Amino acid sequence: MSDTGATEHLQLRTCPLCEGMCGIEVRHRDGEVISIRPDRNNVISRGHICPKGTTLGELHHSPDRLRGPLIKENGAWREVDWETALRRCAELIQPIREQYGNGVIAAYAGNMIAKSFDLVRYVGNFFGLAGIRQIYGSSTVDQHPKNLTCMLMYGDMWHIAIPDIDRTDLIVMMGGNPSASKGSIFSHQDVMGAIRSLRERGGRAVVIDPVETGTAQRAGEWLPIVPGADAALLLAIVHVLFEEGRVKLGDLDGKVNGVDAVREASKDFTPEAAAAFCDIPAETIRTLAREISDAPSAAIYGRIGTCTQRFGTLASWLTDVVAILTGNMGSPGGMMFSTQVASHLDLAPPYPSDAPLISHHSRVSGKPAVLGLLPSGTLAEEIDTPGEGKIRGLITIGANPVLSAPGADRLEKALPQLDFFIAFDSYVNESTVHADVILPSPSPLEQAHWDVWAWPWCLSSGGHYSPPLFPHEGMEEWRAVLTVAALLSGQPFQAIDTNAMDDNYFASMCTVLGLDPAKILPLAPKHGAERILELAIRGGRYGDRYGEREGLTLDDFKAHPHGMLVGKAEPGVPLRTKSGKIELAPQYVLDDLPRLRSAMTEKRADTYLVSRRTLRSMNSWMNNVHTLSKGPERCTLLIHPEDAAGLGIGENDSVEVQNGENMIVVPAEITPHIKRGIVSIPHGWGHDRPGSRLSIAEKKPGVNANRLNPAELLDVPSGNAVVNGVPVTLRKHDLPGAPAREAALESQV
Ligand SMILES: Nc1nc2c(c(=O)[nH]1)N[C@H]1C(S)=C(S)[C@@H](COP(=O)(O)OP(=O)(O)OC[C@H]3O[C@@H](n4cnc5c(=O)[nH]c(N)nc54)[C@H](O)[C@@H]3O)O[C@H]1N2
Ligand SMILES: Nc1nc2c(c(=O)[nH]1)N[C@H]1C(S)=C(S)[C@@H](COP(=O)(O)OP(=O)(O)OC[C@H]3O[C@@H](n4cnc5c(=O)[nH]c(N)nc54)[C@H](O)[C@@H]3O)O[C@H]1N2
Ligand code: SF4
Ligand SMILES: [Mo]
Repeated sequence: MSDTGATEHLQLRTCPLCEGMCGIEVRHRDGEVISIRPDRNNVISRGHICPKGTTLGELHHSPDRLRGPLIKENGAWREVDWETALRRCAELIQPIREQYGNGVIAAYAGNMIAKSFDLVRYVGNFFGLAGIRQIYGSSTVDQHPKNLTCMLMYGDMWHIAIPDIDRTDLIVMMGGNPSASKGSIFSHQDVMGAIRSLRERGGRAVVIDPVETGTAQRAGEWLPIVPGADAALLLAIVHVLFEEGRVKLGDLDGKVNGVDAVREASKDFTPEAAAAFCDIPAETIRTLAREISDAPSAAIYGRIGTCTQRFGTLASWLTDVVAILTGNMGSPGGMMFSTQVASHLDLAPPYPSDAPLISHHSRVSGKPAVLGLLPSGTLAEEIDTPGEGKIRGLITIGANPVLSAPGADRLEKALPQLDFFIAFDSYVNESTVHADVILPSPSPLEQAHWDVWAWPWCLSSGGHYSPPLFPHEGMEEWRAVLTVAALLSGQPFQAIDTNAMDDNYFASMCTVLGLDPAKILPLAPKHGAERILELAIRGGRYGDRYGEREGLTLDDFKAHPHGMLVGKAEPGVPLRTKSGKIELAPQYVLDDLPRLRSAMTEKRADTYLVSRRTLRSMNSWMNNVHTLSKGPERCTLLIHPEDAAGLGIGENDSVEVQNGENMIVVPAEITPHIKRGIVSIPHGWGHDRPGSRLSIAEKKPGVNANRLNPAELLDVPSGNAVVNGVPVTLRKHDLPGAPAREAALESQV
């Protein structure tokens, strides 16, 4: 008992912020978080944690976090109750719908839809019901090329292979930096520890990246590459595999279509042809090809640096091609696929495998909507270009595109031109400041949690259920989401019955699992996300199918607050292709090769800008946490000492980084851990926009690198943004008052 008389409580839960799935112990008293520490007995994370996980209490208690909805009236915010806020949404949506139809309404889904207990389960349903086609999202500034190639190769955009790092002999990591990000589309308790163990057992890790990241330093082998050149490097590796008779499909023999087409496609991509473009010697490329081929097992992992670049689709395809051709796909120590306890992605696929690859094209620049998503960078031009079909209404869901999407300046100018903007978000930030209504989520500690977005990429199968810690006073988020969906579909406000909508949705998911909704609905009467989780568990591969057989239920997980592991990934490649085989050479992907060939003859720019993450940030929105914002400036320009010297840039100087009309001023951080001719700025900064309510972030605003990344620069086949490898020019900034770095340095790589 404390001196206030209140009892201290302890709750075990999972940090929801990234794919690390860290178990935490939250001590709290009287509605106040006292401390957050790692849960050493958590079966998944076994005591691992990062600085962000300890700050969930700070997030929860932050005065900037919205507790109730806001509506804007005559330019001023007013706090209102949920009914008033949703009625306001109805008033905004209805006239636009009636006059122009739904074609002028867009939605933008951000990263946080994957982390929220309700949003992750209901956003797909929202899109299905709302009847809007102008769908944007952070996926097209992220993994969309991988989704595309997995759809084409395996018949499912979410069948993404994971490196079996604990058993491999050689891991090649391209464009991912788990030392900062913790690992992405790759959930592992401790990737850095796994690299150490790999080296201790005589294996090797090679990091291919323009920056000698913390991961590269841990790996001990860094292969610096020119950004955007990964596809050429990988094609040259493929070339060597064929040339030297090293192709061996192993267990996949007879299960792969298109091997000859890949041989043909790689013919002219000799190591000598790729060397200059990648700035990697031909002999090094040959050696790497041989090492991958000779290793008893090898894992080829490509992440965001291989996606958000000019040849994201080709690079994403080729990492898998190399794994397949060397017998490392679906095999232990290579790249493997998870088997999940509760596969929400199978229950409600965000984009069905049998839907057309390209559903339509954008109005202004004719860009394809690939797997249902238009390129994020095209949103601004769709809003600010007059004409029939111009976007007039926008819904954002857990997204901050003014900081996270390329072409940021134009988007920021376009948002105030909307007739309405409704944001599901918990802050007034750089994007939502332009909204008419903000509908806030419960804080992470007011929500239940289960890592829908991490288990699909974890080679251990299991689960961890976290109940809500604090009560949430507002409307359940799934109800708000379904209400707005119903309004968009044309239902009058008073006729909306979210319980009935939820039952329909639930029934459709029962059917997907071959369960009879008439039998299950009476067993699961409580509406909302938790019964969907229960359905996913009980109807899944380890579940009891509601009593049809022995198996797991949600209660089993509730009884195991440290989590439960129940199985492991199995060898093999799960396929949903029409042929029932892996499609190694999709024509849609091969059609992009001429673009690569022609880029290989272009003159290289003097300087390219790449992105990075820092351990203490989470995209754009955790910079508002005091504990994380402490210490030296993190929004810096990494630059090689010789490049800096050539420009007369010294420590404590700031640099003007320019692309076309756009220029930002960033403090320099001179480091030998970056390739010459490359500079790196973290994304998610630029918290200096008028009107936003981020009282901590605005004290150290940093700059928005996406002001330099042009919206029109795309990985053409997928429409994914290019935020790595953008040519820039540099100049020392001489004006007084420039942001200078604090002297105390902390490694930023
Ligand atoms: N230059 C450059 N740009 C990039 C990247 C890069 O590497 N370089 N990376 C890209 C990637 S991978 C991603 S995923 C995107 C991220 O892009 P976004 O998803 O647009 O940006 P976030 O900063 O993740 O924004 C999350 C938003 O969700 C809100 N939020 C937080 N918690 C909740 C919640 O529980 N519910 C709701 N409704 N909202 C919540 C936050 O306030 C914030 O507005 O950025 C992309 N942009
Ligand atoms: N601390 C923290 N963790 C996060 C996030 C965060 O913001 N902060 N964001 C989360 C999200 S949404 C995501 S998607 C993941 C992303 O997780 P990661 O994919 O690990 O992302 P980054 O740490 O940005 O590492 C990308 C690397 O790609 C390199 N790179 C850039 N261009 C190229 C190129 O052309 N080729 C190659 N080979 N490399 C290149 C960059 O130098 C950088 O080192 O992280 C997640 N985890
Ligand atoms: S942010 Fe990721 S790595 Fe950090 S504590 Fe949370 S889950 Fe773990
Ligand atoms: Mo992301």
